[in-house]
Amino acid sequence: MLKLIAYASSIAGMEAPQFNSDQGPAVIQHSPYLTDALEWTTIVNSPQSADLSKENIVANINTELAKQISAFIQQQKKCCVLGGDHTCAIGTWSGMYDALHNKGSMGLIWIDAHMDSHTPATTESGRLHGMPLACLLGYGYPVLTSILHAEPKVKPRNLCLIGVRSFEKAELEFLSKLGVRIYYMPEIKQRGFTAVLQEAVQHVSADTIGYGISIDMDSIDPRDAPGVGVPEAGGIRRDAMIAGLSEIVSDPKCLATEITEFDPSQDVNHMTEKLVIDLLKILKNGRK
Ligand SMILES: [Mn+2]
Repeated sequence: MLKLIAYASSIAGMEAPQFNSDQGPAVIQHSPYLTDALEWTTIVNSPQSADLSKENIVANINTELAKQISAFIQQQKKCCVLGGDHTCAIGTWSGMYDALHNKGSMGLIWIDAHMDSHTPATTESGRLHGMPLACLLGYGYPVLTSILHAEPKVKPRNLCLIGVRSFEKAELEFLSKLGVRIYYMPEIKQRGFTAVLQEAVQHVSADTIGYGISIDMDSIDPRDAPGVGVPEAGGIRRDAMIAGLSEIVSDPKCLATEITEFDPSQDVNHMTEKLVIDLLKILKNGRK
């Protein structure tokens, strides 16, 4: 049974009122299109306190999330985090690190239109959901880079980005310096998403004892997934995403997954809602 954790963070909405990804998990949980029985175990709500900085609020939620994920992985339960904005990645993968770090390194496949690799020094918007990957690599607000452990959670060589097509120069320089493998859209269009994803699996498996997959819904083409906060044209098509994930999801080294940034307020005809549910079905049932 797939364990699901709904991460309803209002941080993106606090940062900019047009973002409503915190409402995504509840829309999926109560969706009439959700016919599969899914085991929702925890809702991690954003604590509202005017005294806390936003990075401290995010650190608190993600510490709770990280503990949940670590427990599931240690119990060898397949789990998926449903965001919320992409800040949940800080908790999800800090939790996986906690579960695995005594045995070996972890890998991470980051499927996203963006790099999410800003630091407080390089961000123009100040938005935390543009920073989670840098945090996991050990760069950013100390409260966010030290969740459960002070060390960086993923090594650059055990990380791949797929679907990138919108980023700032500082993010590119940051990831290039670290030598992170990035699959941009032209390479995906040329080789096909499944081939790229399979290669990424090899890459993140080579020197690790398990890996995770973080899916930002904005990696998918807005024609197929309009319900996101920051859409970018020219993404991975819906059918390609479904086919590619179906191929790899039963890999026993894939220990956890994450689906983020579904924003119901931007959705058109429930397209994105239905697609999230289809992806959850694949994660639950594996290859058809
Ligand atoms: Mn993202």
